[in-house]
Amino acid sequence: MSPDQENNPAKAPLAPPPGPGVASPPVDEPTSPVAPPPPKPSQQGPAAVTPTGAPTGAPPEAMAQQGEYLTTSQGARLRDTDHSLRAGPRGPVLLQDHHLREKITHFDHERIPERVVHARGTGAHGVFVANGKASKICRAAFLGKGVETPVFVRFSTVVGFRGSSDTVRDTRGFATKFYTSEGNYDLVANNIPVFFIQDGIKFPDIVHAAKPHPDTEIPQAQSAHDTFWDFVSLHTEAQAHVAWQMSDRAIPLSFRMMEGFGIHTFRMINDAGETSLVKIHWKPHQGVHSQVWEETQMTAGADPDYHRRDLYDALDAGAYPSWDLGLQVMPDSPDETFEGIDLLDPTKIVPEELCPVQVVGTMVLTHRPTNFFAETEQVMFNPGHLVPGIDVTNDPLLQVRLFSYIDTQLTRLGGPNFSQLPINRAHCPVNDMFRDGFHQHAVHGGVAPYRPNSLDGGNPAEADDDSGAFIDVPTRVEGAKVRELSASFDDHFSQVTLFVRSLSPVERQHLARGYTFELGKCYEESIRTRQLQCLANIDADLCAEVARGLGLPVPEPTIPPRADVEPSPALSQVGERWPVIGRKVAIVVDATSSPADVEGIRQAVIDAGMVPFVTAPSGGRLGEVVVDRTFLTAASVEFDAALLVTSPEPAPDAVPTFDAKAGQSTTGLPVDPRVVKLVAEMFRHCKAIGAASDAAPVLAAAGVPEDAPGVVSGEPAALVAELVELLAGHRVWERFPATA
Ligand code: HDD
Repeated sequence: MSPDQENNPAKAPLAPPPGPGVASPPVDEPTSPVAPPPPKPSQQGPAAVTPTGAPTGAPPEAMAQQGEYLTTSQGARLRDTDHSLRAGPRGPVLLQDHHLREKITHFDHERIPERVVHARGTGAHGVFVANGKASKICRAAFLGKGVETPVFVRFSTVVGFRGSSDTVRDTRGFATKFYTSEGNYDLVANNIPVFFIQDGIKFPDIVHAAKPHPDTEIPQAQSAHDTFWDFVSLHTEAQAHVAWQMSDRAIPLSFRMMEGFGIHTFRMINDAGETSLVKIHWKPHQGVHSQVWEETQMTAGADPDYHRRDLYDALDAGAYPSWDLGLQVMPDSPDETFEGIDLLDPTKIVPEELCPVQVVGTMVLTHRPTNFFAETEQVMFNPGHLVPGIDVTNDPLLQVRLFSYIDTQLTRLGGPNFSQLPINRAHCPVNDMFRDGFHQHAVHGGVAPYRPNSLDGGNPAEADDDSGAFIDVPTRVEGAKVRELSASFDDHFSQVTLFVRSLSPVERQHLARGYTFELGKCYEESIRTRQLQCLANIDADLCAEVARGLGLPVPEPTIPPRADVEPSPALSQVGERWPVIGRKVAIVVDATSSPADVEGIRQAVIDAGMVPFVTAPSGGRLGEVVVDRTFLTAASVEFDAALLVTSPEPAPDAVPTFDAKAGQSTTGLPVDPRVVKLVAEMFRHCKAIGAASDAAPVLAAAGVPEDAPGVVSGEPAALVAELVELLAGHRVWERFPATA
């Protein structure tokens, strides 16, 4: 009997089974079982209640795994889950093995359909705190001064399958569920403020066009293919979104560094019943930053989970990402326009210079989900999850979304009871009179789930304005029944021109390359030519540059050029200074490095709010400092800046035995080619490089001039301060144009 069995009589082996054959010796547990962690408070929905409000008695955590012993799904303890029940050790498996069949059957059904779009996503929990400034225009309780509301955010790519890479060129979803005291409010947003289409009836068409080709299922998570460009060049309303998608916005550096946009105009209502038309924004405190194109491709290979990992690394490091929630508030005019912009057209923005974004609260993400499937996969969002004070408008895209999001869950989450899943449950009492259906979790009491009734005491009651009922604003509706949009939706180009002209030169260069790369992947010349025609109507210089790259003639515009379009500087990502919280710094060390210096630099990086990654020839420790990455596992694309703490001469306190086996980087031998590659790539991608000691041989080998912009050297403490300065501008833009 093993010591484990002695301590735990429940694990003592049984007597050998009767009949021939020798029983296998009992296998010890690899680890001693402990009680599973309870769900976090934020995961627990309110206890289920009966229609009359009485609790059912089932605590929310009852749904989680409990107890020390392995059991069947019915709770019977099991003595062996490693061997199926067989007619002798060499005989067939018996049909009567109910545990085997239950285990395999459940496994066979573990996968659910992935989302038809936004399949690949990453979630995080957090909290939203309102500053109260929205209360003037909106009566939603969660926007009241100082009110704290738990949130769950799911970031996503749109086109790729669930297992696709994070860093592809694509729009990103930015969906937030606010668990408010008045019910769940979902802000189902994107990181691009305009949408592909104006009427939701075309959504299946744009998605079919963007998804891989039906015959080959190529390409994965890309818009660089014929069907996509076929659609968007024919549906010119898509040109606004396409321009954003070819820009740096579609290759974000991090989820933490993306803006979010509600896109549609919503109607907000205050306590006095007054209404405003509102566009909703998320503004990241971390700045708005992107990768460069070469980095996205390298990252897709080096770390397909890059954005997911980046978010979780930041949360684990305590570098909690945060965003301001901002509103553009416009009068609720009868024609629903502002400064000539149709507020119901989801392909149009309202420039911030015309209507500033006013901050009404801040969201901080604080922790990752406990279980990916239960939370990130099972969460469902719906633009129709609204709270009193926020109502929809007649935007034809929004109106169709109001149908689509519930409908899709019926297949994806297997029935109508998805609101009972822990991640989807409201954090306020729910008494909806919905009954039965697949996967019903609640044990409802009462006999009268209808209204009015006399048998359940007339419960539940209907609310009114005083008791916080949802407000459907009685907007006027009139008109003939037609399949058409208003004429104001016909301008498909002027706002694209506005976007292109608002970009800095380096962003315009990236934009032109984005178009040239993607169109260069199209086989059909007629499609490339048709898209060039669209570009001719947007911006002559951009069109000429893309045409040159494709080797095609520059078409004449078919509409008069718009000289009158005023740029909107707020649309550019370049030029602003940003805090450096959470930026990632590689501290490159080798056997010459002083452990004391390395620890000092590491601490200085942390003190500046950044995340250090000590990167060394091999794993383990340098003195007391733990190595985070080795030269083998580190990739330049992981970092925003590098600090080289290597030198030709060993520091007085260098650890001579450190990495004794990694020949090239041991004292006295040539610089490590992996470090040279790292530095050369970071230089090409216009990242800051600091040399804390005499790193001249590394810089020389990487082809980096010591006096190049953004290459700094000096004492460790001063260096970190210089890096903070450089990173505040994100990249060393003077080093562009570059090949990246
Ligand atoms: Fe959508 C998912 C954002 C238009 C139909 N959408 C989905 C998600 C986001 C958006 C962020 C992922 C939610 C999650 O993480 O679970 N969608 C948008 C935005 C749009 C938009 C910002 C335009 C302003 N969507 C749109 C239209 C339709 C849909 C016009 C249909 C007519 N969207 C869906 C969907 C999805 C979805 C098929 C897939 C999975 C899901 O809903 O739950 O119903």
